[in-house]
Amino acid sequence: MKLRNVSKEELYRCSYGCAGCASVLAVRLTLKVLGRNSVFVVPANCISTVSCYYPQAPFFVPMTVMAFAATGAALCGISAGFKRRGREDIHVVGFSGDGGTADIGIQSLSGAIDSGYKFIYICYDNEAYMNTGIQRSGLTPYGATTSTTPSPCFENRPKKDMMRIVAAHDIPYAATACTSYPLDYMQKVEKASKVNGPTYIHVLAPCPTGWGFPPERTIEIGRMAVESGMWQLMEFEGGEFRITHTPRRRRPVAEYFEAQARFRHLRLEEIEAIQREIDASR
Ligand SMILES: Cc1ncc(C[n+]2csc(CCOP(=O)(O)OP(=O)(O)O)c2C)c(N)n1
Ligand code: SF4
Repeated sequence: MKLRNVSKEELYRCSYGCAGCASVLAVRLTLKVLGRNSVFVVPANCISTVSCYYPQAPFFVPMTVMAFAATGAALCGISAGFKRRGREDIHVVGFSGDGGTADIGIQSLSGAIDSGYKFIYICYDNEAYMNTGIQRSGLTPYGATTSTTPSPCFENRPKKDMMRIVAAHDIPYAATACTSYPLDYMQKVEKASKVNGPTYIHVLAPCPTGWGFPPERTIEIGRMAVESGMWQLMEFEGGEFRITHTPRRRRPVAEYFEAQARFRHLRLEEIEAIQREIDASR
């Protein structure tokens, strides 16, 4: 699939995001595809925080900062309003972190998908509640340390499978992506924008501050996540899952772990157990 209408214009710029922040990159890439005809709903998270320092306004499209739990509800209300006015050409976009999606906003997301209204819900997944000090979320991967799961009591549960959760709603379109594969991500955003109903995109967004790697390695770390099998790029459409990218060579998960402070405490036998699990499931 070719990308049409990718804008050279930057519709999100000069935010206060940390150097190397892939979540900020995800907003930029989204707006390059959707353009000015978009309205954003952003609950409490890093993106709302780094975008709302008066008098700066990095969003060059309308955005509203929503209550943490209410992204889905707000998307339905805005989408219903545009529908009533015959403005279904406007993209209504939710941009929520992993905590806001998989934990506190999950009932609102569920109801919104059920409503059938047209919107794109984007979960940018930096794998913890970063904005408030790196607390674990339902999407923190097994083995990672956070401020609430410090070593040696690291996160001992697997990530919630959000794709299977949204697929169970019989959603018309859902996809996973990673900011280190920008074309793949933008193609999925474009595809979602053409669906006349609810859509969900789950984009892995490496966070140098919370994961513990230098900012210049953001793209490399995202690639390592996919190449090691820790993250998969896929779509759910017409009731079927489809892998959209298969790495040419599978990297050992140990390389991905070694590159980040949050996994440094893992012992060899723990890494080997995770590797066996990935090998069995991919
Ligand atoms: C009801 C409610 N509880 C807690 C908070 C405090 N809070 C603001 S942002 C945030 C973390 C958001 O985490 P996530 O959704 O993963 O996004 P990230 O910060 O990682 O970008 C929390 C706990 C809040 N604003 N509202
Ligand atoms: S803490 Fe992480 S997600 Fe938040 S602004 Fe910094 S790099 Fe981005």
